[in-house]
Parts: sequence; C-alpha cells; structure tokens
Amino acid sequence: MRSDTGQVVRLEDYRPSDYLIPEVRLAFRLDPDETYVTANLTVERRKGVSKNAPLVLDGDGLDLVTLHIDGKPAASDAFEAGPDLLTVTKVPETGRFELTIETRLAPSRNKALMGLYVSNGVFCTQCEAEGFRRITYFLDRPDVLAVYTVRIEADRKSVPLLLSNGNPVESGELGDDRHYAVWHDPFPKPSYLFALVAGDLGSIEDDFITASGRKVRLAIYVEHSKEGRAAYAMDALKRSMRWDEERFGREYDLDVFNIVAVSDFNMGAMENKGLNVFNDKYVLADEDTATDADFANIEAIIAHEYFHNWTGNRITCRDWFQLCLKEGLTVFRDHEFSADQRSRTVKRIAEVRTLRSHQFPEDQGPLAHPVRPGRYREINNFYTATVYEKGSEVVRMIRTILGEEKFRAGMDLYFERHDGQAVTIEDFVKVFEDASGSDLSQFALWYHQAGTPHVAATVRYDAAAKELQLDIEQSVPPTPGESRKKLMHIPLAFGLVGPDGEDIAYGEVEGVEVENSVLHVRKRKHSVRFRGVPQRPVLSINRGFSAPVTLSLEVRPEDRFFLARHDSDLFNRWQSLNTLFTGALIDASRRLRGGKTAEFPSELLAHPAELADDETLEHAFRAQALAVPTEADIAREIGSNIDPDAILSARLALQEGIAASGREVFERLYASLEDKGPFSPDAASAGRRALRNVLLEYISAVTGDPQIAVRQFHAATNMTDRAAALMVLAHRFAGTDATGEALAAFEKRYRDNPLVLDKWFQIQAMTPGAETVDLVRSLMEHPAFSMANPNRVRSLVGTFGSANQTGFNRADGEGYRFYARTVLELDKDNPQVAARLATAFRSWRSLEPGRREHARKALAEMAAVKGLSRDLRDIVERTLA
Ligand code: B3K
Ligand code: ZN
Repeated sequence: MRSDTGQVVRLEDYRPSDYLIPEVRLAFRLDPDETYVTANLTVERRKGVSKNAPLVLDGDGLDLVTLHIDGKPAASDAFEAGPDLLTVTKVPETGRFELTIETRLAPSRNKALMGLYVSNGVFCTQCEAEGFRRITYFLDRPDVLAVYTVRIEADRKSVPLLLSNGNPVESGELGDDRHYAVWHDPFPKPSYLFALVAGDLGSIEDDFITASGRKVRLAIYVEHSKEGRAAYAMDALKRSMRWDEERFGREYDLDVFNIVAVSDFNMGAMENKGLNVFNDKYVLADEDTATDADFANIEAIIAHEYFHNWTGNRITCRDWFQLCLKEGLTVFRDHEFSADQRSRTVKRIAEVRTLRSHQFPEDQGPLAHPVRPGRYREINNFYTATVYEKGSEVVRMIRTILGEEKFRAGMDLYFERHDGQAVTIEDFVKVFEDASGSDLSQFALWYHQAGTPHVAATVRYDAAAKELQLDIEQSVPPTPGESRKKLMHIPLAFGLVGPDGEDIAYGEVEGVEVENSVLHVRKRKHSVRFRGVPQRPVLSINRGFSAPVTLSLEVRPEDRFFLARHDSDLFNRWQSLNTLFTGALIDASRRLRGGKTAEFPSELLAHPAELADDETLEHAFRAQALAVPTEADIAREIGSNIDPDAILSARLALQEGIAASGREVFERLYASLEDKGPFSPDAASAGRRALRNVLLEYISAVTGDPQIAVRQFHAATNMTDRAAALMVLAHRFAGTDATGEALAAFEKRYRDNPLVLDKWFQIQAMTPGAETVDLVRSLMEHPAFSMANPNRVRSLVGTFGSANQTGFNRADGEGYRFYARTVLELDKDNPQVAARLATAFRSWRSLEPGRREHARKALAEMAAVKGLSRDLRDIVERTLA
C-alpha cells in the first residue's frame, strides 16, 4: 500500500520530460511468486536539455536486481535507486544510451490489482494510470511514446497462453517444460497502454475484414467452459469495428485484436493496444445468466474499449489532466454506437438518467471538479462521472452547435493532424474551430469550469401582438475552489408546440441567436422575443437534453401534461412526465414529514396507464416513462435537509396510487407481454421485458400479493425476468417466506456462477430499510463473499452505499459506521476500490442535521486513521473540506 505523500500535481507545472524512450524491449520470466522483468530501454536526451540533467524514472514499490548502462553494469556512483525512484545521475555524454533494468516482482501478492498480478491463476496487468511503474522503472507518463517488443517466458503446462500488445512475431519451446512468445507493437504508445496476459484460458475466434480489405484475427479469451458465453461480446466487437469505419472512417490497424476476460478487475475494462483486458462481467452473457442490462453494457463497453484504439491510443493524452480528451470523446462515441444499434430516444433517456444520478451529485458536492481538472493528488480518483459522462456531453454539444457535417470535418481533422501524438483539450477544441470557422472560446469553459449550470426561464404570450416573450437567465453555482463563475455558452434545442402537437412556425427572433432550432444562451440574461407566433404555444426546451444543465421553467401543470402527451420530441415527452412525478414526490415527502398523508393529483395517477397502453410508443420508452424517479433522484432535487425515510414513503405511495388507478390496464398488459418463443437480447425484445417488469412492480404494489412475482420467478426463461421478480420479492416483500424461498432457490441454482451470485448479493444489499445494515453484515460472512474480489465487494458493500438510501443513511448512523470500517479494511489491500466506495459519502452535507452529524463523524474517523492510502485520504479529505 502506498501511503499519502500529500503532493498535489498541477496542470500549470507541466513540462516535457528531459529524456525520451523511443524503444522498449521487455522480457518477462513469469512465476507467481518470483517474476523477473528485464527492461531494455533506448534512452535519448531531448534536444536543448543540459548534459548534466539526470534521468529520473518513476517506480512504485520496486525491487531492483541489476542495472546496466550500454551493456555494462552501472557503476554504484552512476545511479540512485529506491522502491519509488531510479535516478541515473551520470548519463553518457552523447545523451543516447541503452538502459537495462532488471526487477523482481511477486504477482501473487499484488492485491491492489495494479501492475502485474494474478487473477484466478491468470497473470494479467493493469497499467492505467500509473501501474507500469509497478513493473519496471520508467518515464511513466502518457506523453512518452515508445515502440514495444515483449518477450514472455513461462511454464508450458500451467501457462499455455502468452499474450501482449501488437502482433505475434515468434514463439517456441525452451527446456524444463518452459516456452516463450514474442510480441511486437509497431505503434508508439504510452506505458499505460502496455499489457500482458498469460495463463490457461479457452477462446472463441473470428475474422474481420476491414474496409480496405485487410483480414484481422479476433479472439476473446475466457475461463475454460465459459466460451459459449462470449459469443455476444464477439458479435458486439464486429459491429463496433464496422460502425467505426462507417461513422468515423476509422479502420483497425493491427493483424490481431485480442480481448481477455478476468474475474478480478478494479474497473470495467481497459483499452490496451491490441489487447483489451475486461472485467468478465462485461464479456460473459447468455440468457440464463445475464440480464438485458448486462447485454447492453457488454455491447457498450466492448465498443468503448475498441473505439479507444483511435481516440486514446493512436491519439493519446499529453498528461493526465487531459483524461477527458480520450474518455469523454470515447463515451460520446459509444453512446452514438448504442443509439444506432438500439432506440435513440430510449438510449438518450438512459444516458440522462445516468448523468443526473452520477454526475450531477458529484458536480453539486465536495468532489466537484472541471471536466478537465487543474490539479490532483491521486489521478485514479479522477476517473469520474464528470470526466466521462459530462465529458461526453461536452462533445455532444460541440456537435449540436456545429451540426453533423462540420462536426465530422472536425473529427477528420483531429485524426489527420494529431495521429501519433499526445495532445491536449486545447488541440481538440482547435480542430473544430479550424474545420468550422466558429469561435468556441466561450464554449470551451465547459471543460474548465466545474458545476452544473442552472437555467431559469419564464414565458409569456401576447395574443394581441402575436408575440412570445421568453426570459432566460443562467447561473453557475460555486464549487470547491471556484467561487466566481464565468458565463457559459449553453445550446438549448427547443420548439414552440402548437395545439395539435406540431411545432409552430414563427417569424423573427430578437434577443438571442437562434440556429437550427437551437437557442444559444451566452449572456447572463436574455430577453427573447419571438414575433409572428399565430397562437399560444407551449415551449419545449432543452430538447434531447441538448445541454447538461438544471432547468426551472415556469409552466402550468396542464401544459406539462400536454407536452407529456404531444411533444414531437420524445425525450421531452419523457422529461415532462418525469418533472411532474418529481414535483409531486417532493411535495408528498414534505407532507409526510409534516405528519400529513401523501396526496397526488388524480391526472398524474391516471396518466401512466394511458401511456402504458399507447401502442404508438415503443415498449422500452413506455418502460422508461413508467419508472418513477428513484429515491436518490428525489433527494437530489430536494437538495438540502434530506430525510430518506420520508422520500421512500412518498415514492411507495406514488407507486401504489398509480397502480390502483391503472390496475386493469397493467394486469392486461402484463399478461399479454409474456415472452414467447426463443430468447433474443435485441432492443425490441428487451424493451418488452422492461415494460412487463415495471408492470410487475405496480401490480405487486396494488395487490400486496407476492405470488405474482413468485410465479414469474419460477416461470422465467431468462435472467432479466428472474432477477426482476426476485427484486420485487426482496424489496417489497422482505422477510416473507415467499422471498426467503426465492432467495434460497436462486442461491442454490447459481452457487457456482460468481457473476450471478453478485446479483444475489446486490439485490439484497438494496433492500430498503434500517435492517439492511445487519443483512449486509451477515452476507459478508457468506462463504462466497470475498474482500479480494472487486466485483463481489462492489455488489454487496458498494451497492449498499450507493443504491440504498434508507439503509446507508440509517437515522442512527450505523450505516455510515459499518461502511466506513469496511472501506478502511479494504484500503489495506486495494486503495483504488476503497477510494471509489468512499465517494458514497459525497452528498452528506445535504442530509438533515442528525444524519449529517453521523456522516461527518464517520468521515472524520476515517481521516484520523494513520497510514491511509493516498487514494482514500484524497477522497475523505476533499469530502470533509
Ligand atoms: N481507461 C480505462 C480506465 C482506467 C482506470 C484507471 N484507474 C477504461 C476506460 O475508460 O476505457
Ligand atoms: Zn475509456
């Protein structure tokens, strides 16, 4: 474990390295307990750098065995070596030399899962962001690009498969039952993209012919006997490769593309050049073990990592402050891919739900930071929703502002101008300015200024003058370290909806720039006048969520219902209903706290059934529209003095009211939507299942009878329906025999399938109520639970912290105390995952005073612990600050 050094890295301190390393030859002699790595580096002093400049290489807990300079043992006064640093103080005069470093590693004892480690008997690596320095000393920074040749040697029987980046060049037998393979990657890359995988795995293989006719050998490696569950991932890979050619003109560039699925992984997946390493959760799927959400995630993540080959690998980041250069852009690309493969509107709604539930609370709390941050203590803590999801929204806004054609021209210019380089956000923005002739300087603030902008709008129609007056005001709330904010350029797509649901044409617009039905808000206030508006319209604004802002628009409820029924922008139909739900839920939770009963407008209770029955709408859209805001959504909208118990009660009351009002429709639809025929994971079938499972919740709510869910649980022919039924049982009928029996049956059936067992843990961890702390505690004693496996920890402990409002925020503070202790325990082995879990505390200041004080104490106790990892200390201290 690395202890906190307290050092802050600042963007303004960036300077290029004194030395370059254009070539790297690595040789691994693999052994779980004693692996030897020989790194032979070609080092070059950069032009203009002083001859006395030492070569300072990064290390992290390394054990140096030997060091050679130009083939000769380095003199003891020529270098200084410690676990975290190797300084060559006497560099050969010419400035160009070969440095050969031999280090000794113990992969089996690597519990942080960074660098080289062993997962289920398989050697694998994770180097992003700064894991390469746990393998050998190096200039471990993304702007040092090298051509790698890698030789791997291992025991033949236990480690038959030897993989690294690039193309295979040679392999053969050695004495003593050992063998070797050599890989060469011709594309210069930063060290964070290095990868090695070696072990005994099964595979499925396929070919892909690129647009220019080159044949690429594709393989997905998984544990033996799991090959059948990799077929969907392979299909998603081929679709991704074709899509990137068609939509972005990007072809794959090596002879092989390999994906390996491992079971112990700190995150989702990793885009190492030519050798993507995946958390097996995002590779393995079949109808019996994976839900539709799993299939959609696999498709998206396979695409995401593949797309990195151009946005991240061929063009990489100059420094880690530029992380969004590759992540925001690549998320945007995977969103577009999924939108093309599935329903665009439904995909957009899901994206916005994720943005609001993950990024908005981050942006509105103590961990807020700009999409391109200016400082960090631990870069691993900046793989955030802001960098990824808001980063994607920013790219999306560039497209909204420029239009599809100029956006594509900008992307083409980006690839042409920067291929093979390590660049910055400024370089990225510049290509769009150059390709379009637009000035994006105000827009670029989206990268540099933290906080979710707020837009307040009011509308007035003057029938006599046939004019619509729209007043818009923008504001950006203060965030840590940034109290004064500059004005943003906010592109708001809009329409004036007439009585028949069609957009009304209008005449001149004054007070704001309007282009292609987008309002460009740039000033603090715009007083906008639409002339020649023949009849009173209803304003539909921020269509498709064109800008990631919060919006308050004074609208009469009947106008919102009108938009929910008639807006031609489907996204805003969903949004209007969602806004109505949210308002009613906030109101109801206030009443409940004041000792009154929850009450809801009857039109709101009746509307869902009308919508559920509307055959003109896709099933998946109806499912999204019928899903009322989550407890966390409601809490976020309330913003302060939050009581999660009142919110839960309000939400249950709304669901019951809707269910009572729509019961007949829901029961009829539920029966008619049953899956018939063979399973297919396609979007239409998934949409049908999604709608049916929302209906199951409503029907269970109104009948109070667990048997409907029990029947679905037993009759289910796929994991989506089975897990949905179990969820209803575990959450709505907790403690009943029916639930106990279903949980036991599920556990028995899937006890040998860790990924499915994760769902079993997860569903239970989400059980609402104060008792769940004890349930989670007892599940940690389950023989299948292990603190060493990140998926397991996340599914039980992580889910409890991030998706159980009433359990985690238990009034007596026990949720926080239990959680904090568990995070501290995990921090000893895996700081990265521990720090990630600790972010569950980020909204503590918005709680009511009692809970707030309990949460503060739990945080303060963590902060007082000596020897916290740098990762965890960074999160805890920023959260408390
Ligand atoms: N680039 C990796 C994430 C690495 C996280 C390091 N802490 C996966 C991705 O975003 O594609
Ligand atoms: Zn990524």
